[in-house]
Amino acid sequence: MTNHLFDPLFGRHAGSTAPFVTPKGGAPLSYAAFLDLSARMAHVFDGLGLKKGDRVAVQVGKSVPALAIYAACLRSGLVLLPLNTAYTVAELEYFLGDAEPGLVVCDPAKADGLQPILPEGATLLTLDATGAGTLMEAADKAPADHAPLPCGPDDLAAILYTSGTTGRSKGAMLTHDNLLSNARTLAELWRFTADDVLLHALPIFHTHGLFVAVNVCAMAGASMLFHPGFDLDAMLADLPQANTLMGVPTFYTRLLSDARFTRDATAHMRLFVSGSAPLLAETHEQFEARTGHRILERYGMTETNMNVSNPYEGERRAGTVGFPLTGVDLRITDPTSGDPLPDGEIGMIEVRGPNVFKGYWRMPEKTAEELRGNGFFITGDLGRVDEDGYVSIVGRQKDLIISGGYNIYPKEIEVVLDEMPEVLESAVIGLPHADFGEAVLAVVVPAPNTSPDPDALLEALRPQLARFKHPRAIRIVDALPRNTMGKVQKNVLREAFATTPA
Ligand code: MLC
Ligand code: AMP
Repeated sequence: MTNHLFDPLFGRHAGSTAPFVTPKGGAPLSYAAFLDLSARMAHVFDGLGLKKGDRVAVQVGKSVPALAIYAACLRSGLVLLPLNTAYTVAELEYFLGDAEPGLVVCDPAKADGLQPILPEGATLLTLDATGAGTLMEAADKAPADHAPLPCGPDDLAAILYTSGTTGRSKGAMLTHDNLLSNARTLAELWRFTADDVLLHALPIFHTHGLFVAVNVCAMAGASMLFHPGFDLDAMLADLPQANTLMGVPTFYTRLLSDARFTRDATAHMRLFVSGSAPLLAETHEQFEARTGHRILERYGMTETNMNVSNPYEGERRAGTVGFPLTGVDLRITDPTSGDPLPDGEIGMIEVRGPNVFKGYWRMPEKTAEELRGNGFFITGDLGRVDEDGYVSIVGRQKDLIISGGYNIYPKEIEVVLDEMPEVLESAVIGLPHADFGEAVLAVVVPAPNTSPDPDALLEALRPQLARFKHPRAIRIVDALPRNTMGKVQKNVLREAFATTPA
Protein backbone atom coordinates (compact mmCIF):
# COMPACT_ATOMS: atom_id res chain seq x y z
CA MET A 1 0.00 0.00 0.00
CA THR A 2 1.50 3.31 -1.02
CA ASN A 3 0.95 6.96 -0.42
CA HIS A 4 0.54 8.28 -3.96
CA LEU A 5 2.23 11.66 -3.50
CA PHE A 6 4.34 11.29 -0.37
CA ASP A 7 6.28 8.20 -1.45
CA PRO A 8 7.71 9.46 -4.76
CA LEU A 9 8.09 13.04 -3.57
CA PHE A 10 9.57 12.63 -0.09
CA GLY A 11 9.49 8.98 1.00
CA ARG A 12 12.06 7.82 -1.53
CA HIS A 13 14.63 10.17 0.02
CA ALA A 14 14.51 8.24 3.32
CA GLY A 15 17.97 8.11 4.87
CA SER A 16 19.40 10.56 2.34
CA THR A 17 21.99 12.88 3.79
CA ALA A 18 21.78 15.15 0.74
CA PRO A 19 20.72 18.71 1.61
CA PHE A 20 17.05 19.52 1.06
CA VAL A 21 16.50 22.95 2.54
CA THR A 22 18.80 25.60 3.97
CA PRO A 23 17.09 28.40 5.87
CA LYS A 24 18.57 31.84 5.17
CA GLY A 25 21.66 32.22 7.33
CA GLY A 26 21.25 28.72 8.79
CA ALA A 27 22.64 25.24 8.35
CA PRO A 28 21.41 22.86 5.63
CA LEU A 29 18.81 20.29 6.63
CA SER A 30 19.15 16.94 4.88
CA TYR A 31 16.26 15.09 3.30
CA ALA A 32 16.52 12.55 6.14
CA ALA A 33 16.32 15.23 8.84
CA PHE A 34 13.36 16.88 7.09
CA LEU A 35 11.61 13.51 6.88
CA ASP A 36 12.20 12.94 10.59
CA LEU A 37 10.69 16.32 11.39
CA SER A 38 7.63 15.60 9.28
CA ALA A 39 7.29 12.15 10.90
CA ARG A 40 7.25 13.69 14.38
CA MET A 41 4.60 16.17 13.31
CA ALA A 42 2.53 13.41 11.69
CA HIS A 43 2.53 11.60 15.05
CA VAL A 44 1.23 14.76 16.71
CA PHE A 45 -1.55 15.01 14.11
CA ASP A 46 -2.46 11.33 14.47
CA GLY A 47 -2.46 11.73 18.25
CA LEU A 48 -5.06 14.48 18.00
CA GLY A 49 -7.40 11.95 16.44
CA LEU A 50 -7.29 13.53 12.97
CA LYS A 51 -8.46 11.12 10.31
CA LYS A 52 -7.78 10.79 6.58
CA GLY A 53 -9.40 13.69 4.70
CA ASP A 54 -9.51 16.04 7.72
CA ARG A 55 -8.31 19.55 6.98
CA VAL A 56 -5.31 21.25 8.61
CA ALA A 57 -5.42 25.04 8.27
CA VAL A 58 -2.04 26.72 8.53
CA GLN A 59 -1.33 30.44 8.82
CA VAL A 60 2.31 30.76 9.81
CA GLY A 61 5.42 32.56 8.61
CA LYS A 62 7.68 30.79 6.15
CA SER A 63 10.13 28.43 7.86
CA VAL A 64 11.41 24.88 7.53
CA PRO A 65 8.98 23.56 10.20
CA ALA A 66 6.14 25.29 8.32
CA LEU A 67 7.17 23.35 5.22
CA ALA A 68 7.36 20.14 7.23
CA ILE A 69 3.64 20.54 8.06
CA TYR A 70 2.94 19.94 4.37
CA ALA A 71 4.91 16.68 4.34
CA ALA A 72 3.35 15.65 7.67
CA CYS A 73 -0.16 16.17 6.31
CA LEU A 74 0.67 13.97 3.32
CA ARG A 75 2.00 11.28 5.64
CA SER A 76 -1.20 11.26 7.68
CA GLY A 77 -3.58 11.54 4.71
CA LEU A 78 -4.65 15.01 5.86
CA VAL A 79 -5.62 17.90 3.62
CA LEU A 80 -3.39 20.97 3.90
CA LEU A 81 -5.12 24.34 3.85
CA PRO A 82 -2.37 26.97 3.63
CA LEU A 83 -3.42 30.56 4.35
CA ASN A 84 -1.80 33.84 3.40
CA THR A 85 -0.15 35.37 6.47
CA ALA A 86 -1.68 38.72 5.52
CA TYR A 87 -5.26 37.54 6.02
CA THR A 88 -7.18 39.30 8.77
CA VAL A 89 -9.27 37.52 11.39
CA ALA A 90 -12.37 38.63 9.45
CA GLU A 91 -11.07 36.81 6.35
CA LEU A 92 -9.96 33.76 8.33
CA GLU A 93 -13.38 33.36 9.86
CA TYR A 94 -14.80 32.55 6.45
CA PHE A 95 -12.07 30.03 5.55
CA LEU A 96 -12.30 28.21 8.86
CA GLY A 97 -16.08 28.16 8.76
CA ASP A 98 -16.12 26.83 5.22
CA ALA A 99 -13.34 24.24 5.46
CA GLU A 100 -14.04 23.12 9.02
CA PRO A 101 -10.46 22.06 9.78
CA GLY A 102 -9.80 19.69 12.65
CA LEU A 103 -6.52 21.48 13.36
CA VAL A 104 -5.46 25.09 12.97
CA VAL A 105 -1.79 26.04 13.21
CA CYS A 106 -1.03 29.74 13.64
CA ASP A 107 1.62 32.11 14.88
CA PRO A 108 1.49 32.42 18.69
CA ALA A 109 0.78 36.14 18.28
CA LYS A 110 -2.45 35.32 16.45
CA ALA A 111 -3.73 32.57 18.76
CA ASP A 112 -5.94 34.80 20.90
CA GLY A 113 -7.62 36.27 17.83
CA LEU A 114 -8.28 32.86 16.33
CA GLN A 115 -9.52 31.06 19.43
CA PRO A 116 -13.06 32.54 19.23
CA ILE A 117 -13.50 31.57 15.57
CA LEU A 118 -12.18 28.01 15.80
CA PRO A 119 -14.60 25.44 14.35
CA GLU A 120 -16.22 23.21 16.94
CA GLY A 121 -13.90 20.45 18.11
CA ALA A 122 -10.84 21.89 16.33
CA THR A 123 -7.44 22.05 18.03
CA LEU A 124 -5.23 25.15 17.88
CA LEU A 125 -1.45 24.73 17.83
CA THR A 126 1.17 27.42 17.39
CA LEU A 127 4.37 27.78 15.42
CA ASP A 128 6.44 30.91 15.03
CA ALA A 129 8.98 31.74 12.36
CA THR A 130 11.83 30.42 14.54
CA GLY A 131 10.09 27.06 14.98
CA ALA A 132 8.93 27.73 18.57
CA GLY A 133 5.39 27.01 19.72
CA THR A 134 3.13 24.21 20.87
CA LEU A 135 3.39 22.23 17.62
CA MET A 136 7.16 21.80 17.91
CA GLU A 137 6.96 21.22 21.65
CA ALA A 138 4.73 18.23 20.95
CA ALA A 139 6.71 17.13 17.87
CA ASP A 140 9.98 17.13 19.83
CA LYS A 141 8.53 14.44 22.09
CA ALA A 142 7.20 12.27 19.25
CA PRO A 143 9.10 9.43 17.53
CA ALA A 144 10.81 10.02 14.20
CA ASP A 145 9.49 6.92 12.46
CA HIS A 146 6.06 7.12 10.92
CA ALA A 147 4.45 4.83 8.38
CA PRO A 148 2.70 7.00 5.78
CA LEU A 149 -1.00 6.28 5.47
CA PRO A 150 -1.97 4.66 2.16
CA CYS A 151 -3.46 7.29 -0.16
CA GLY A 152 -4.65 6.96 -3.76
CA PRO A 153 -4.28 9.30 -6.72
CA ASP A 154 -7.72 10.81 -6.21
CA ASP A 155 -7.36 11.51 -2.49
CA LEU A 156 -7.15 15.16 -1.53
CA ALA A 157 -3.74 16.60 -0.70
CA ALA A 158 -4.65 20.26 -0.33
CA ILE A 159 -7.36 22.86 -0.53
CA LEU A 160 -6.22 26.29 -1.71
CA TYR A 161 -8.70 29.13 -1.51
CA THR A 162 -8.97 31.44 -4.48
CA SER A 163 -11.25 34.44 -4.52
CA GLY A 164 -14.01 34.65 -7.04
CA THR A 165 -15.78 37.26 -9.12
CA THR A 166 -18.70 37.10 -6.70
CA GLY A 167 -16.40 38.07 -3.84
CA ARG A 168 -16.76 34.69 -2.10
CA SER A 169 -13.62 32.57 -1.98
CA LYS A 170 -13.71 29.04 -3.30
CA GLY A 171 -11.59 26.17 -2.03
CA ALA A 172 -9.84 24.45 -4.94
CA MET A 173 -9.49 20.74 -4.11
CA LEU A 174 -6.16 19.37 -5.32
CA THR A 175 -5.55 15.64 -5.35
CA HIS A 176 -2.37 13.65 -4.83
CA ASP A 177 -2.21 12.98 -8.55
CA ASN A 178 -2.84 16.61 -9.56
CA LEU A 179 0.32 17.55 -7.66
CA LEU A 180 2.39 14.49 -8.48
CA SER A 181 1.74 14.56 -12.24
CA ASN A 182 2.60 18.26 -12.44
CA ALA A 183 5.78 17.93 -10.36
CA ARG A 184 7.00 15.08 -12.56
CA THR A 185 6.27 16.96 -15.77
CA LEU A 186 7.92 20.20 -14.64
CA ALA A 187 11.00 18.59 -13.10
CA GLU A 188 11.63 16.80 -16.39
CA LEU A 189 10.78 19.73 -18.65
CA TRP A 190 12.95 22.19 -16.72
CA ARG A 191 15.75 19.59 -16.32
CA PHE A 192 15.89 19.66 -12.52
CA THR A 193 18.44 17.28 -10.96
CA ALA A 194 20.00 16.62 -7.57
CA ASP A 195 22.72 19.12 -8.51
CA ASP A 196 20.31 22.04 -8.54
CA VAL A 197 20.02 24.65 -5.81
CA LEU A 198 16.91 26.80 -6.02
CA LEU A 199 16.83 30.27 -4.47
CA HIS A 200 13.39 30.08 -2.88
CA ALA A 201 11.93 33.45 -1.85
CA LEU A 202 8.24 32.92 -2.66
CA PRO A 203 5.60 32.41 0.02
CA ILE A 204 4.68 28.78 0.68
CA PHE A 205 0.92 29.33 0.96
CA HIS A 206 0.40 29.49 -2.81
CA THR A 207 0.79 27.11 -5.73
CA HIS A 208 3.92 28.79 -7.07
CA GLY A 209 6.09 28.66 -3.95
CA LEU A 210 4.69 25.43 -2.52
CA PHE A 211 3.82 23.09 -5.34
CA VAL A 212 5.86 24.37 -8.27
CA ALA A 213 9.03 25.22 -6.38
CA VAL A 214 9.07 22.71 -3.51
CA ASN A 215 7.59 19.75 -5.36
CA VAL A 216 9.86 20.16 -8.37
CA CYS A 217 12.92 20.28 -6.10
CA ALA A 218 11.82 17.27 -4.03
CA MET A 219 10.97 15.34 -7.17
CA ALA A 220 14.50 15.89 -8.49
CA GLY A 221 16.33 15.55 -5.17
CA ALA A 222 17.45 19.16 -5.54
CA SER A 223 17.92 21.59 -2.65
CA MET A 224 16.59 25.01 -1.74
CA LEU A 225 17.96 28.15 -0.12
CA PHE A 226 14.89 29.15 1.83
CA HIS A 227 14.41 32.91 2.26
CA PRO A 228 11.48 34.14 4.36
CA GLY A 229 10.56 36.65 1.63
CA PHE A 230 12.01 38.71 -1.16
CA ASP A 231 14.79 40.90 0.20
CA LEU A 232 16.92 42.29 -2.60
CA ASP A 233 20.20 42.43 -0.66
CA ALA A 234 19.71 38.91 0.69
CA MET A 235 18.84 37.59 -2.76
CA LEU A 236 21.98 39.09 -4.28
CA ALA A 237 24.07 37.77 -1.40
CA ASP A 238 22.84 34.19 -1.87
CA LEU A 239 22.76 34.18 -5.65
CA PRO A 240 26.30 32.74 -5.94
CA GLN A 241 25.20 29.68 -3.91
CA ALA A 242 22.16 28.98 -6.15
CA ASN A 243 21.78 28.04 -9.79
CA THR A 244 18.02 28.40 -10.31
CA LEU A 245 15.33 30.91 -9.34
CA MET A 246 11.54 30.90 -9.58
CA GLY A 247 9.70 34.15 -9.12
CA VAL A 248 6.86 36.46 -9.98
CA PRO A 249 7.66 39.28 -12.44
CA THR A 250 8.20 41.72 -9.53
CA PHE A 251 11.26 39.63 -8.52
CA TYR A 252 12.79 40.22 -11.93
CA THR A 253 12.02 43.94 -12.17
CA ARG A 254 13.43 44.44 -8.65
CA LEU A 255 16.60 42.49 -9.51
CA LEU A 256 17.01 44.53 -12.69
CA SER A 257 16.67 47.74 -10.70
CA ASP A 258 19.93 46.93 -8.90
CA ALA A 259 23.27 47.61 -10.58
CA ARG A 260 24.84 44.65 -8.73
CA PHE A 261 22.68 42.28 -10.77
CA THR A 262 25.05 41.81 -13.70
CA ARG A 263 26.09 39.31 -16.32
CA ASP A 264 28.96 38.21 -14.06
CA ALA A 265 26.67 37.81 -11.03
CA THR A 266 24.41 35.49 -13.02
CA ALA A 267 26.96 33.70 -15.20
CA HIS A 268 26.67 30.51 -13.11
CA MET A 269 22.87 30.41 -13.17
CA ARG A 270 21.09 27.64 -15.09
CA LEU A 271 17.48 28.82 -15.10
CA PHE A 272 15.18 31.71 -14.21
CA VAL A 273 11.45 30.89 -14.23
CA SER A 274 8.68 33.49 -14.11
CA GLY A 275 4.94 33.11 -13.62
CA SER A 276 1.78 33.98 -11.66
CA ALA A 277 1.41 37.29 -13.54
CA PRO A 278 2.32 38.58 -16.99
CA LEU A 279 6.01 39.23 -17.58
CA LEU A 280 6.30 42.28 -19.81
CA ALA A 281 8.14 41.56 -23.05
CA GLU A 282 10.20 44.63 -22.15
CA THR A 283 11.35 43.02 -18.87
CA HIS A 284 12.20 39.83 -20.74
CA GLU A 285 14.36 41.76 -23.17
CA GLN A 286 16.04 43.93 -20.53
CA PHE A 287 16.85 40.77 -18.58
CA GLU A 288 18.51 39.17 -21.56
CA ALA A 289 20.42 42.33 -22.44
CA ARG A 290 21.71 42.57 -18.84
CA THR A 291 22.45 38.94 -18.05
CA GLY A 292 22.49 36.97 -21.28
CA HIS A 293 19.76 34.69 -19.83
CA ARG A 294 16.28 34.36 -21.27
CA ILE A 295 13.66 34.03 -18.54
CA LEU A 296 11.48 30.95 -18.95
CA GLU A 297 7.86 32.08 -18.58
CA ARG A 298 5.12 29.61 -17.75
CA TYR A 299 1.38 29.86 -17.03
CA GLY A 300 -0.63 28.26 -14.28
CA MET A 301 -3.43 28.64 -11.81
CA THR A 302 -4.36 27.46 -8.35
CA GLU A 303 -7.03 25.19 -9.83
CA THR A 304 -4.83 23.64 -12.47
CA ASN A 305 -1.24 23.83 -11.27
CA MET A 306 0.94 24.57 -14.29
CA ASN A 307 -0.55 24.27 -17.79
CA VAL A 308 1.78 25.87 -20.28
CA SER A 309 5.49 26.56 -20.36
CA ASN A 310 8.09 27.97 -22.65
CA PRO A 311 10.61 25.33 -23.68
CA TYR A 312 13.85 24.61 -21.85
CA GLU A 313 15.61 24.11 -25.12
CA GLY A 314 14.30 26.02 -28.08
CA GLU A 315 13.00 29.56 -28.26
CA ARG A 316 11.63 31.16 -25.07
CA ARG A 317 9.40 33.66 -26.76
CA ALA A 318 8.82 36.96 -24.96
CA GLY A 319 5.15 37.85 -24.46
CA THR A 320 4.07 34.20 -24.71
CA VAL A 321 3.76 31.47 -22.10
CA GLY A 322 4.92 28.73 -24.47
CA PHE A 323 3.39 25.34 -25.20
CA PRO A 324 0.84 23.19 -23.32
CA LEU A 325 2.65 20.77 -20.99
CA THR A 326 2.82 17.07 -21.81
CA GLY A 327 -0.56 15.56 -20.97
CA VAL A 328 -2.35 18.92 -20.96
CA ASP A 329 -5.00 19.61 -23.61
CA LEU A 330 -5.50 23.29 -24.29
CA ARG A 331 -8.20 24.80 -26.44
CA ILE A 332 -9.47 28.27 -27.21
CA THR A 333 -13.24 28.66 -27.15
CA ASP A 334 -15.83 31.30 -27.87
CA PRO A 335 -16.42 32.86 -24.43
CA THR A 336 -20.17 33.03 -25.03
CA SER A 337 -21.00 29.77 -26.79
CA GLY A 338 -18.09 27.66 -25.55
CA ASP A 339 -17.46 26.41 -29.09
CA PRO A 340 -13.81 25.75 -29.97
CA LEU A 341 -12.20 28.45 -32.12
CA PRO A 342 -9.56 27.93 -34.80
CA ASP A 343 -5.88 28.58 -34.02
CA GLY A 344 -4.96 32.24 -34.16
CA GLU A 345 -8.28 33.52 -32.82
CA ILE A 346 -8.61 35.10 -29.39
CA GLY A 347 -10.95 33.39 -26.95
CA MET A 348 -11.28 31.68 -23.60
CA ILE A 349 -8.39 29.41 -22.59
CA GLU A 350 -9.66 26.01 -21.44
CA VAL A 351 -7.40 23.26 -20.13
CA ARG A 352 -7.76 19.58 -19.34
CA GLY A 353 -5.30 17.11 -17.87
CA PRO A 354 -4.15 15.21 -14.79
CA ASN A 355 -3.14 18.55 -13.27
CA VAL A 356 -6.70 19.94 -13.24
CA PHE A 357 -8.35 20.04 -9.81
CA LYS A 358 -11.24 17.97 -8.58
CA GLY A 359 -13.65 20.85 -8.02
CA TYR A 360 -14.48 23.51 -5.45
CA TRP A 361 -14.93 22.41 -1.86
CA ARG A 362 -18.63 22.07 -1.08
CA MET A 363 -19.61 24.17 -4.12
CA PRO A 364 -20.97 21.75 -6.72
CA GLU A 365 -22.73 24.52 -8.68
CA LYS A 366 -19.56 26.63 -8.94
CA THR A 367 -17.64 23.53 -9.98
CA ALA A 368 -20.18 22.76 -12.70
CA GLU A 369 -19.98 26.36 -13.99
CA GLU A 370 -16.21 26.25 -14.45
CA LEU A 371 -15.30 22.60 -14.94
CA ARG A 372 -17.02 21.05 -17.93
CA GLY A 373 -18.31 17.48 -17.93
CA ASN A 374 -15.66 16.63 -20.53
CA GLY A 375 -12.89 17.67 -18.12
CA PHE A 376 -12.04 21.10 -19.58
CA PHE A 377 -11.58 23.86 -17.00
CA ILE A 378 -12.67 27.34 -18.08
CA THR A 379 -9.74 29.45 -16.90
CA GLY A 380 -11.24 32.95 -17.24
CA ASP A 381 -8.07 33.97 -19.12
CA LEU A 382 -8.31 35.10 -22.73
CA GLY A 383 -5.63 33.97 -25.13
CA ARG A 384 -4.61 32.71 -28.51
CA VAL A 385 -2.36 30.06 -29.98
CA ASP A 386 -0.07 31.27 -32.79
CA GLU A 387 0.93 29.38 -35.90
CA ASP A 388 3.97 27.90 -34.10
CA GLY A 389 1.85 26.64 -31.21
CA TYR A 390 2.93 29.29 -28.66
CA VAL A 391 0.14 30.36 -26.31
CA SER A 392 -0.27 34.03 -25.44
CA ILE A 393 -2.48 35.42 -22.70
CA VAL A 394 -4.05 38.60 -24.02
CA GLY A 395 -6.43 39.49 -21.22
CA ARG A 396 -8.84 38.19 -18.62
CA GLN A 397 -12.54 37.76 -18.79
CA LYS A 398 -12.68 37.53 -15.01
CA ASP A 399 -12.61 40.85 -13.18
CA LEU A 400 -9.28 40.27 -11.47
CA ILE A 401 -6.28 42.36 -10.48
CA ILE A 402 -2.88 40.66 -10.10
CA SER A 403 -0.60 42.68 -7.85
CA GLY A 404 2.91 41.37 -7.26
CA GLY A 405 1.60 37.89 -8.07
CA TYR A 406 -1.31 38.07 -5.59
CA ASN A 407 -4.82 37.81 -6.99
CA ILE A 408 -7.19 40.50 -5.87
CA TYR A 409 -10.83 40.29 -6.84
CA PRO A 410 -12.33 43.82 -7.06
CA LYS A 411 -15.69 42.50 -5.94
CA GLU A 412 -14.28 41.55 -2.56
CA ILE A 413 -13.17 45.14 -1.92
CA GLU A 414 -16.32 46.67 -3.42
CA VAL A 415 -18.53 44.62 -1.10
CA VAL A 416 -16.70 45.95 1.96
CA LEU A 417 -16.70 49.57 0.72
CA ASP A 418 -20.37 49.44 -0.26
CA GLU A 419 -21.32 48.46 3.27
CA MET A 420 -19.85 51.67 4.68
CA PRO A 421 -22.54 54.24 5.48
CA GLU A 422 -20.80 57.02 3.56
CA VAL A 423 -20.49 54.98 0.38
CA LEU A 424 -23.33 54.73 -2.10
CA GLU A 425 -21.39 52.49 -4.46
CA SER A 426 -17.86 51.74 -5.54
CA ALA A 427 -15.81 50.30 -8.36
CA VAL A 428 -12.35 48.86 -7.90
CA ILE A 429 -9.90 48.75 -10.79
CA GLY A 430 -6.29 47.76 -11.45
CA LEU A 431 -3.85 50.34 -12.80
CA PRO A 432 -0.38 49.69 -14.19
CA HIS A 433 2.26 49.77 -11.43
CA ALA A 434 6.00 49.67 -12.00
CA ASP A 435 6.77 47.35 -9.06
CA PHE A 436 3.66 45.21 -8.64
CA GLY A 437 2.51 45.09 -12.30
CA GLU A 438 -0.92 46.24 -11.25
CA ALA A 439 -2.10 48.25 -8.25
CA VAL A 440 -5.55 48.72 -6.78
CA LEU A 441 -7.56 51.95 -7.12
CA ALA A 442 -11.04 52.37 -5.66
CA VAL A 443 -13.54 54.81 -7.14
CA VAL A 444 -16.28 55.76 -4.70
CA VAL A 445 -19.63 57.52 -5.08
CA PRO A 446 -20.62 59.12 -1.74
CA ALA A 447 -23.96 58.37 -0.13
CA PRO A 448 -26.37 61.36 -0.32
CA ASN A 449 -25.38 64.29 1.92
CA THR A 450 -22.02 62.79 2.88
CA SER A 451 -18.48 63.70 1.95
CA PRO A 452 -16.31 60.72 2.84
CA ASP A 453 -12.63 61.19 3.58
CA PRO A 454 -10.61 58.71 1.49
CA ASP A 455 -8.12 58.17 4.33
CA ALA A 456 -10.93 57.33 6.74
CA LEU A 457 -12.35 54.83 4.25
CA LEU A 458 -8.93 53.21 3.88
CA GLU A 459 -8.59 53.02 7.65
CA ALA A 460 -11.99 51.34 7.90
CA LEU A 461 -10.86 48.65 5.41
CA ARG A 462 -7.88 47.75 7.57
CA PRO A 463 -9.45 45.17 9.93
CA GLN A 464 -11.47 43.60 7.12
CA LEU A 465 -9.05 42.97 4.28
CA ALA A 466 -5.46 41.80 4.00
CA ARG A 467 -3.05 44.69 3.46
CA PHE A 468 -2.13 43.68 -0.10
CA LYS A 469 -5.78 44.11 -1.13
CA HIS A 470 -6.00 47.69 0.14
CA PRO A 471 -6.46 50.32 -2.57
CA ARG A 472 -3.36 52.44 -3.03
CA ALA A 473 -5.74 55.39 -3.39
CA ILE A 474 -9.45 56.18 -3.31
CA ARG A 475 -10.99 58.67 -5.75
CA ILE A 476 -14.38 60.24 -5.06
CA VAL A 477 -16.70 60.76 -8.07
CA ASP A 478 -20.31 61.89 -8.53
CA ALA A 479 -21.38 58.79 -10.49
CA LEU A 480 -19.92 55.65 -12.05
CA PRO A 481 -19.98 55.33 -15.83
CA ARG A 482 -22.45 52.65 -16.95
CA ASN A 483 -23.37 51.08 -20.26
CA THR A 484 -26.94 50.78 -21.52
CA MET A 485 -27.33 47.53 -19.58
CA GLY A 486 -26.45 49.37 -16.36
CA LYS A 487 -23.07 47.61 -16.00
CA VAL A 488 -20.20 49.71 -14.64
CA GLN A 489 -17.72 50.45 -17.42
CA LYS A 490 -14.42 49.72 -15.73
CA ASN A 491 -12.53 50.30 -18.96
CA VAL A 492 -13.78 53.92 -18.91
CA LEU A 493 -12.60 54.27 -15.32
CA ARG A 494 -9.21 52.76 -16.18
CA GLU A 495 -8.81 55.33 -18.97
CA ALA A 496 -10.00 58.20 -16.78
CA PHE A 497 -7.61 57.35 -13.97
CA ALA A 498 -4.79 55.96 -16.11
CA THR A 499 -2.40 58.68 -15.05
CA THR A 500 -3.25 58.53 -11.36
CA PRO A 501 -0.20 57.37 -9.44
CA ALA A 502 -1.49 54.36 -7.52
C1 MLC B 1 3.19 43.24 -0.24
N1 MLC B 1 2.36 44.30 -0.31
C2 MLC B 1 1.66 44.24 -1.44
C3 MLC B 1 2.09 43.06 -2.07
N2 MLC B 1 3.03 42.47 -1.32
N3 MLC B 1 0.73 45.04 -1.96
C4 MLC B 1 0.19 44.69 -3.12
N4 MLC B 1 0.56 43.57 -3.80
C5 MLC B 1 1.50 42.74 -3.29
N5 MLC B 1 1.85 41.62 -3.93
C6 MLC B 1 2.19 45.42 0.63
C7 MLC B 1 2.89 45.21 1.93
O1 MLC B 1 1.96 44.73 2.87
C8 MLC B 1 3.42 46.60 2.29
O2 MLC B 1 2.42 47.32 2.89
C9 MLC B 1 3.66 47.26 0.94
O3 MLC B 1 2.82 46.53 0.01
C10 MLC B 1 5.08 47.19 0.46
O4 MLC B 1 5.59 45.91 0.71
P1 MLC B 1 6.99 45.44 0.15
O5 MLC B 1 7.93 45.34 1.29
O6 MLC B 1 7.41 46.21 -1.04
O7 MLC B 1 6.57 44.01 -0.34
P2 MLC B 1 7.33 42.71 -0.18
O8 MLC B 1 7.23 42.17 1.17
O9 MLC B 1 8.70 42.92 -0.77
O10 MLC B 1 6.46 41.76 -1.11
C11 MLC B 1 6.37 41.96 -2.47
C12 MLC B 1 6.46 40.59 -3.18
C13 MLC B 1 5.41 39.68 -2.52
C14 MLC B 1 6.18 40.79 -4.64
C15 MLC B 1 7.84 40.01 -2.98
O11 MLC B 1 4.12 40.26 -2.65
C16 MLC B 1 5.43 38.29 -3.06
O12 MLC B 1 6.23 37.47 -2.62
N6 MLC B 1 4.57 37.99 -4.04
C17 MLC B 1 4.46 36.64 -4.58
C18 MLC B 1 3.04 36.17 -4.58
C19 MLC B 1 2.92 34.73 -5.07
O13 MLC B 1 3.64 33.83 -4.60
N7 MLC B 1 2.03 34.46 -6.02
C20 MLC B 1 1.81 33.16 -6.54
C21 MLC B 1 0.35 32.79 -6.51
S1 MLC B 1 0.11 31.19 -7.27
P3 MLC B 1 2.71 48.62 3.78
O14 MLC B 1 1.75 48.51 4.90
O15 MLC B 1 4.12 48.57 4.21
O16 MLC B 1 2.43 49.76 2.87
C22 MLC B 1 -0.42 31.56 -8.84
C23 MLC B 1 -0.45 30.44 -9.81
C24 MLC B 1 0.75 30.54 -10.68
O17 MLC B 1 -0.69 32.66 -9.14
O18 MLC B 1 0.64 30.54 -11.91
O19 MLC B 1 1.84 30.61 -10.11
P1 AMP C 1 -4.18 32.14 -9.06
O1 AMP C 1 -5.65 32.17 -9.01
O2 AMP C 1 -3.53 32.90 -7.96
O3 AMP C 1 -3.71 30.79 -9.19
O4 AMP C 1 -3.77 32.94 -10.35
C1 AMP C 1 -3.90 32.39 -11.60
C2 AMP C 1 -3.93 33.48 -12.63
O5 AMP C 1 -2.67 34.12 -12.72
C3 AMP C 1 -4.19 32.92 -14.01
O6 AMP C 1 -5.55 32.66 -14.24
C4 AMP C 1 -3.66 34.05 -14.87
O7 AMP C 1 -4.60 35.10 -15.00
C5 AMP C 1 -2.47 34.55 -14.05
N1 AMP C 1 -1.19 34.04 -14.55
C6 AMP C 1 -0.44 33.01 -14.10
N2 AMP C 1 0.69 32.88 -14.83
C7 AMP C 1 0.65 33.87 -15.76
C8 AMP C 1 1.52 34.30 -16.79
N3 AMP C 1 2.69 33.71 -17.02
N4 AMP C 1 1.12 35.34 -17.56
C9 AMP C 1 -0.04 35.97 -17.35
N5 AMP C 1 -0.90 35.64 -16.37
C10 AMP C 1 -0.56 34.61 -15.58
